[in-house]
Amino acid sequence: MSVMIVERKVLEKNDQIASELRKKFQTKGIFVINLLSSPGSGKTSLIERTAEQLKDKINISVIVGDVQTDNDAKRIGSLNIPVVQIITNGACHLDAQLIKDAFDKIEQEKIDLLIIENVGNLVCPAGYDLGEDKKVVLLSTTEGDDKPLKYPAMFRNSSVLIINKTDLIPYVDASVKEIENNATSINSSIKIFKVSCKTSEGIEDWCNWLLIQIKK
Ligand SMILES: Nc1nc2c(ncn2[C@@H]2O[C@H](COP(=O)(O)OP(=O)(O)OP(=O)(O)O)[C@@H](O)[C@H]2O)c(=O)[nH]1
Ligand SMILES: [Mg+2]
Repeated sequence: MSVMIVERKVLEKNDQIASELRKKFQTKGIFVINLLSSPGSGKTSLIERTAEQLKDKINISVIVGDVQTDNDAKRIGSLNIPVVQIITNGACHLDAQLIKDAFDKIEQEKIDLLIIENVGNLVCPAGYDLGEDKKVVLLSTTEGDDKPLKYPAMFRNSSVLIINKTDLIPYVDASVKEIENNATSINSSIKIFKVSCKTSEGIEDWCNWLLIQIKK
């Protein structure tokens, strides 16, 4: 059996579990986002700012994936929202089976919004459906404006791009306009938000968009 056939079977199996998960989330009325970015772009920070804004309005739960440590689950858990940490022990992405197992561990009667923080990586997680409603890719201004062109699958497969660390724009050479142009050249319908998780600028617009999606 060739390597390509084995790889296709792995993805087929993942897609089958993801499709069962999607049905389950829909039946339970849970809006699910799969948050993707390279390490350190600010995924956990965005979850913290989002939870601070919305946790009194809706029920939020989080599944967070990391190669090692439960640091992020501790950060999110300190906001008193249910969180399950997945430690992949080296794997560079989450898969649908891991989400299925983690979701069973969330002790929450009613969830409106489930945020999955994927492993920090701009390549591997792009091909793995986790049963989410929307893939949301985060890119910080410090990473360079050419990243959508260099990692196109991530930007092609995502419905939303969040440009983070806008507070650092005066100190970096990257142009936000260029990030936007490059992202829309890969995916013309990608919705773009510009935020700073440090100053909270732009977080309200992002949260308002989330609330609209949840009500749909
Ligand atoms: N100046 C500035 N720093 C930020 C901002 N957002 C996050 N950071 C900092 O960037 C670093 C990484 O943020 P995290 O939220 O841990 O990033 P992450 O994407 O969750 O990282 P991994 O889970 O390791 O992939 C931390 O030191 C944050 O305080 C921002 O908008 N502005
Ligand atoms: Mg994190």
